[in-house]
Amino acid sequence: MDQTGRGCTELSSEAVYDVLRSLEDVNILIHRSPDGDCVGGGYAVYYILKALGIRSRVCCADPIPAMFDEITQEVTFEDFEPKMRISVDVADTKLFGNLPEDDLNAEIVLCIDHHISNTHYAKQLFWDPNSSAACEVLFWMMQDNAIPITREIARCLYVGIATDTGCFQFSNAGADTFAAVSAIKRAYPDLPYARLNRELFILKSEGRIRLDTRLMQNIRLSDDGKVALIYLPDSWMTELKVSADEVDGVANLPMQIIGVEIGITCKQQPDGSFRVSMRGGEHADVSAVCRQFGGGGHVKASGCSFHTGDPETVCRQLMEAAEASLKA
Ligand SMILES: [Mn+2]
Repeated sequence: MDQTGRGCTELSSEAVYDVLRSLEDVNILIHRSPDGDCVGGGYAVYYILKALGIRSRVCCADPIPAMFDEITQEVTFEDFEPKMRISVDVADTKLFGNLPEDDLNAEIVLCIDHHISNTHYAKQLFWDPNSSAACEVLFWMMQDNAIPITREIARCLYVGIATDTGCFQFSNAGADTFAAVSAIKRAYPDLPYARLNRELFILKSEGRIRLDTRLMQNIRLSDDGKVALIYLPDSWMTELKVSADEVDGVANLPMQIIGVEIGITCKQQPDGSFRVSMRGGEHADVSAVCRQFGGGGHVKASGCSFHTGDPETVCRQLMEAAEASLKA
């Protein structure tokens, strides 16, 4: 399959290890607004390459949130001129964001991913669109190639899989997902799983709690109660002293209401544009809805952006498209 016209080879588990072994001085690119999966996956690849004697560093357009300190704090990247680029958990080059220290026009040798919407932008792609997380893809690749999963790597993979499955709640958590986590827990029973889960999924700043309350007070519901939308003006972020990385997961709020099939979160950006996240229940395909607006993602979790328009129009368009998709 070649969606970009640049030619993209899909690799087997064995072939990807050959590619990893052949790399040299690598920038590992992950997506903007980094989450546990791209951070965990990026660092897991760093450790895999390190064991092979290959220099690499993880590059992200946005700062990596403190909640991932457990993964990042022990690592200091070496200084080197990158010769090659790979990406982890990045479906589309647009999601790199602004990476000023990297030449994004240079070829990406390899992409490791699990998004069905992957645009095949890299020279070679190693993926499994049925996998819950890039970290799950990495786990099975390591198993297939008998690459030792060290304690550091196990911690990275656990964080990635736990994050992308919403702590094992979402439908993407399959039998292979639980098998991977079971193997990780059996090998490293003393990793702080409960503490990690609390830090990743429960703890929020005071500002974030106040923001959630305000968002819920202003939630919009369709007449049939199946579509819920929250709109987050950028001014609320400053007012409540909430940083951009703290609002990850806010997209799950509308889905907490019984009967809601599609939950939409529309967030105004500092430049006036809008970033939209959609979550779908059992009967929804939000990836199809987001595609109408030039976005995409997974069937149950997708996103899109609006660069023009006023909040009212954007929110109305989103509500209408989501309602129509449930009637189709
Ligand atoms: Mn992911």
